[in-house]
Amino acid sequence: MKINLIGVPLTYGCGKDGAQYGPSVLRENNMIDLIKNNGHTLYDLGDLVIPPASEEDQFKGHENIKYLDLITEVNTNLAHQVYCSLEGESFPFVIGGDHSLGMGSIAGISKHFNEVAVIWIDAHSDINTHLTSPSGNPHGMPLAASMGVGHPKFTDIYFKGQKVHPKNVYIIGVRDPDAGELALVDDLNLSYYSMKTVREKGLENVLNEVIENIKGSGVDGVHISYDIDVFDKSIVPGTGTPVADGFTLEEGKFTIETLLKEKFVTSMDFVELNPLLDDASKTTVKTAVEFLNHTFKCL
Ligand code: 6HN
Ligand code: MN
Ligand code: MN
Ligand code: MN
Repeated sequence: MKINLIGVPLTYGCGKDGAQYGPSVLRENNMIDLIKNNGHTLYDLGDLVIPPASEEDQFKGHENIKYLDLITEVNTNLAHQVYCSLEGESFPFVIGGDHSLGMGSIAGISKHFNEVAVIWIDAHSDINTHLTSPSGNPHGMPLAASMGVGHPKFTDIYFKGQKVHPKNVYIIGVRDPDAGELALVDDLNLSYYSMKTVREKGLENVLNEVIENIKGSGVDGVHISYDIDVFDKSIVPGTGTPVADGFTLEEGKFTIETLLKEKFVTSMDFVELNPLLDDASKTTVKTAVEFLNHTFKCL
């Protein structure tokens, strides 16, 4: 398959230093060969330019959204790269960088397709807004913004208004939601599979339910946004917000394999690797490389 690799060395959205090194560390660890060796034609679009910003200015745009204007600008650029990749019949594969980049990816796919589904695989649901966020970190807000909920600068990235209808959103793996997020899950009646639900129902059953619903929904584009922190914190110490009781490596691989087998996935993000927080034996990089190798094998 034709794959456009897009690096987004962004960390202003997560309130911690280090996520900006995700793309370069993945490249240093043979990401390119990994894609090519699995038989794909790769177009490496390089990394987006992230403008420098000073910490004193972080609340200049809004008192509870860090770097509002910068994040908006970067995501607008990302959206255009993703859109152009799809127009060129290539699969956009976006590597972060913090998860605020989800807004740009989803805006780009939404402009190309008639109707899209989003599968959000994450220890967090990332559906905060400036009104509910306990941290002011934009990486906790992208999925809400993509559904049209949140600050207008975020909801109107690339083009005005909602990018994905809430009925087409599937959230899997959450075990650290905020109160405001749970309220939105109820309000919008979201397909929300917490890790507790995954354990009770079984991962395979959850995935099959998601797949059946997507197939019956008439969407023409399906995006996976994969946050590395869905893995158990023991195998991903190098991420900004690690959480216990997550996926094993095998469960992560099984999830991606099961979804990709359907051949309906049209774009993907892989985010939140923070090499500065990794341990001495680079456990997180190893998890990421194994997972990505399997992903490109299945694509
Ligand atoms: N992520 N819910 C927390 C917040 O600050 O809004 C954590 C968000 C984490 C976001 O991991 O992409
Ligand atoms: Mn996330
Ligand atoms: Mn459209
Ligand atoms: Mn997360």
